Amino acid sequence: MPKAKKYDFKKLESHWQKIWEKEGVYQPNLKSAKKPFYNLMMFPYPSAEGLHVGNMYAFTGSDVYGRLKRMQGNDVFEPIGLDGFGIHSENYALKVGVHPMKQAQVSEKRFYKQLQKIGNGFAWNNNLETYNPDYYRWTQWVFIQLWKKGLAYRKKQTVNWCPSCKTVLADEQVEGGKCERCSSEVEQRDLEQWFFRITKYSDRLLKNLDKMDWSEKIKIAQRNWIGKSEGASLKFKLLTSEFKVEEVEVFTTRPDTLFGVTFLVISPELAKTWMKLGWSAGEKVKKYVEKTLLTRVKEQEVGQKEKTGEFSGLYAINPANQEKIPVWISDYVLAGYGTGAIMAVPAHDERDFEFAKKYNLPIREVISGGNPQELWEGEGKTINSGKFSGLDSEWAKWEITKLVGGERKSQFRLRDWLISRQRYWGAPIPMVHCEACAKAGKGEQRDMPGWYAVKETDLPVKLPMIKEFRPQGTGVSPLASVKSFYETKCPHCKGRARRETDVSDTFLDSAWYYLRYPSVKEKKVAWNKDLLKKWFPVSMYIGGAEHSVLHLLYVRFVAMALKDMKFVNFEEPFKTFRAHGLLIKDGAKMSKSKGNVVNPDEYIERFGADSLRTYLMFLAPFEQGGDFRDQSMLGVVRFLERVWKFFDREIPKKSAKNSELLRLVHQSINKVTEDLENLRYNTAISSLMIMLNGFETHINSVSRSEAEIFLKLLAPLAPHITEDIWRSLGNKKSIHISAWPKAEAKFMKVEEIDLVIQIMGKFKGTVKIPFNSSQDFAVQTIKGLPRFEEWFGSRVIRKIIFVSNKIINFVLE
Ligand code: ANZ
Ligand code: ZN
Repeated sequence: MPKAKKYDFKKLESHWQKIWEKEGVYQPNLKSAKKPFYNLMMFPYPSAEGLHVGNMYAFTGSDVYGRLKRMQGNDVFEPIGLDGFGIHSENYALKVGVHPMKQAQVSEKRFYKQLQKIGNGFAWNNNLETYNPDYYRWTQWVFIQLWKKGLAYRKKQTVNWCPSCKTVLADEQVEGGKCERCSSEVEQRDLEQWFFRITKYSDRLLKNLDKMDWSEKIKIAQRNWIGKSEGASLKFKLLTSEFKVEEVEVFTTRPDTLFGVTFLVISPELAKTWMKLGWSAGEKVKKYVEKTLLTRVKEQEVGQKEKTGEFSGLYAINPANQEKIPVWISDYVLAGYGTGAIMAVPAHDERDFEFAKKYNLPIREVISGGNPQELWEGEGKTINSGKFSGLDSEWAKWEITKLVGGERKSQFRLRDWLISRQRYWGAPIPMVHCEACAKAGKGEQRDMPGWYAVKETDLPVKLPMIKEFRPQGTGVSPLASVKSFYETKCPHCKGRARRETDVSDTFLDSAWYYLRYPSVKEKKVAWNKDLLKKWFPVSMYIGGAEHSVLHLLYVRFVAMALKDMKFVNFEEPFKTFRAHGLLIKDGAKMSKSKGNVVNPDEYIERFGADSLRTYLMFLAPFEQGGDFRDQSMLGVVRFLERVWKFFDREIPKKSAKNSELLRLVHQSINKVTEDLENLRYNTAISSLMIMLNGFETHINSVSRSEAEIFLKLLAPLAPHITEDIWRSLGNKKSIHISAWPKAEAKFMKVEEIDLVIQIMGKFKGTVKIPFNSSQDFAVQTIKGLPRFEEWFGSRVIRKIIFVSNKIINFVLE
């Protein structure tokens, strides 16, 4: 310096962004990197005109961490891309009336430009977009691997269907069994859909969580979602010879209550299955089942709905005491959980209790522990249980299970992953169905005749550019009307066959994208084996807590499956995961639907990217999130201006060896490093503000190397201004690859001074206390001295005169 220049952030920011790109500051050599550090952030999906400040918040937080790691000597790889396939992007394209394929190009430009402007250290040579055939070719390849491993299958799934609108309805669109739009009676249709067998991995997905360094709230959410229950499956003989079902199997977590079972309940779906197997149920029963199936609410809402039911007319035998008990049908039993049938113990289960009260069914207490007047759902001692009475309920569970030949069993809430989407904008599912082979019982998987994967060398199955891309409302994808797409040859018999016309869920695109980033240039393989060894698992992954279950579980499942097939050498894809908080604006989460989004471009334009970044990181602890307020931004703007001004002078090379200043510098290094490591960016910034205050106080003592330490500590947060000053100090290489400063304990040590003690102005002695101690601290220390009694006796202190680091004088009564 000196330059007396204005802090022209606009010019300076775009200037340094260009230089960084030219110098390849953020582009590690992936093959030869010595200390690889893969710093990943969740990639955005373009479902709007552009990114909002909430998105920038997340990206900046991840970038600050990456910059710290880079300066600490790691070869940081920080890629970015677009999760551009899927319903969000398609709906946006529909909204603006542009074909999704064209819109993708528009969004791509716009999003990348915004991401460039925020000044993140992205490795721009490695970006990827999920809708590029170069990418989704490998998404299809992943699908095929899962298929080969028996993890992909087709199954009929019941969906709501409006015969007049000719469309599938979501549960939310059905009101009292009628279509919310046209009020027609909604039908249930069974549609064939593709699923991934994620449930096969339930136990592993759950177990690994214990040893994973992930945000605790994400682990809790995953545990609940996987939902493991330990219990038993027990069988009740059904008293009928009318149809092919001989027994009812139930899943229970409380086999210890078996003697208290007074009835069984089956789901309407199971009742329907029995009818298909030949059960000629009564008219009332049939009607109840039909009606209930139509008005089925979502699983989560079952508990809130008043329970309905109907006696089936059938009876079963309780295997513990040979009692004859009735079988009921009710909507509070879910079809998709356990066996879809339960043993009801109204004395110890609230749902059963309500049901028994409503339909006047007997209640028998078999566990003592609670107030007999109230429903007792806990553990206790068994009663009224024949020779099993008087046992601890936990022990009784397995004894009773043994008695009736039941099986100890774990049950999971997790369901298989529904992959099919009857939409246009996604990766076509790379499967072919051949009618002739199906008839001949041929196929690649024994239980799925006629189905073949597309040959891997024929990938990608390209999504065609079609005019009629809108959802058809016929329950099939628009691709089902495109003959040139679906007509193909059977890979096995070479006869006429039909391609699958559903596309895959976008969550499949994002379930493996992190594997592709280092290998985006690979034409022949999904990922390069050497790069895999070097760069995985991902060192740090940062993203939103709203992805706790779906994305973050799918991505783990796919990694596990790939590990089992030896395509990757790890089963957990992310060493560390941290969830960032949410940005709040006017009391609500910033989101498009709330209409409270703030466009980052305006702020970058007005205050610069550094100010926006530093403000976003300052407003709250990163993992907690907080309020975005214009006014508070100004404080940060002023701080950066002060930084600029401070450096706008000739700074002496030689250190003044001012111990107070040195202590400030080294304590700041210590504090800022620790804060950044733990994503406490807000307090790191506070420390930097304190440091700058100290510098301003000792303005003539601050040396060049001390000033540079400050710049380095600020660099991850405000990369442009620090780079500009750094280079103007004569440094040739970027500050962002300079070495992170180390705190030296010897400077941090608190120096001690001898404080003079006077009583009524008379010298009494001295005491050693830390430099800059407060008056309170000095008084407390003096009160603890052995000679205190001798000096003060019983006299009361009236006044204290304290001169910091020098003298303390007590005035006594
Ligand atoms: C008898 C019993 C007695 C039960 C008792 C509980 C308490 P979680 O923990 O969620 O796994 N259940 C089983 N399958 C069901 C289904 N398809 N729909 C609705 N409820 C079902 O709960 C397992 C318990 O939920 C099972 O244990 C069963 O009720 C019920 F004092 O069996 B229990
Ligand atoms: Zn064939």
